Amino acid sequence: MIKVYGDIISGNCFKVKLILELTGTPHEWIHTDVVKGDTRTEEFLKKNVNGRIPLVEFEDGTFLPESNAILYYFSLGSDYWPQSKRQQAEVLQWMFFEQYSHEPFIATSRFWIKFLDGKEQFSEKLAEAQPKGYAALDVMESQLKIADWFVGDHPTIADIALFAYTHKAHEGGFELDNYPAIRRWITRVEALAGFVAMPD
Ligand SMILES: N[C@@H](CCC(=O)N[C@@H](CS)C(=O)NCC(=O)O)C(=O)O
Repeated sequence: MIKVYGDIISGNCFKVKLILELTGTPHEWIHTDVVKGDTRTEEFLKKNVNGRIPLVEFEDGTFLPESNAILYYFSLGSDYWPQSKRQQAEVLQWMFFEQYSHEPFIATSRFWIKFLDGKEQFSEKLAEAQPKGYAALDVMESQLKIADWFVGDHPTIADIALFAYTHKAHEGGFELDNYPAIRRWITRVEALAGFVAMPD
């Protein structure tokens, strides 16, 4: 059985949990605590030299890091990875957007506040992240005003990638009150067969 090294309350790790549950893929979850330094031990660095979770260990002892690469791997052969070449490229478009324009501001702010209890310590960085995070939410809102899902008329791994940190954006200081289309999309994702919630 595959093993996943992760912390379920990290959005990047939760993406992996979601695709595995949505596709009914058996797995063993190995809790790995970032704050305690579990990802920087000599033993862990042998598994992922980049010292980060999520990380998948396959049955043959090989590893795959990077949440969005993992999403791709486990979506292959399911409806979460579209058939058309053009839609495949659009899924990648949104996943690159997530890593470059969304996660560095919304996830990072949440990490400073929730994991490090650093609202004051990181106040300047949090202030800098605010307009950039809201800009990413604006982009998402524009898309979700005209479509139910990010690509085509089905949920794909683009939705899973963006859902992870967006539905917990308030924990990073980003309120969704002015984003009704995002809020309706969150409800649609939560209604998917096999959906599991991120524990508090
Ligand atoms: N681009 C990576 C980011 C992974 C990442 O930053 N993981 C964090 C937890 S969310 C981590 O492992 N941090 C531990 C560290 O940097 O020591 C992905 O999407 O998987």
